[in-house]
Amino acid sequence: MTVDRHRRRALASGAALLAAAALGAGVAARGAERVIHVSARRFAYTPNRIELKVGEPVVFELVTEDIVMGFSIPDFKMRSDIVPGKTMRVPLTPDRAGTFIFLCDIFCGEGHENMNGQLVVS
Ligand SMILES: [Cu+2]
Repeated sequence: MTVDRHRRRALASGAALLAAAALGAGVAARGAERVIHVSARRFAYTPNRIELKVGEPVVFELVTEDIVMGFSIPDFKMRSDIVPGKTMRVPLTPDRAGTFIFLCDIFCGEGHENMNGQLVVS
């Protein structure tokens, strides 16, 4: 009787552990990429300097505070529109180190040509 109860409890906690492990694995898989939040507005990005590691997968989450903007990293052939009211998700795994430019590639007004930032990969 007593043994039975113990065994049942052991089984129950074992099942709970398995469930927790499965849940943990799921979270780890989903959270594999670091998320880099970038907010754009006329005529700047916040942040305007982003540090990444070679080979580390990240996902840019891009929003605009005013009008349609672009987000382009020509050296990595990566770009996206940034549409008001939406969060654009763009993956990147930098394959080499260096300092690169990211910039707006959709004309957005007088300060457009200077709308850029630095991507530092080490
Ligand atoms: Cu622009």
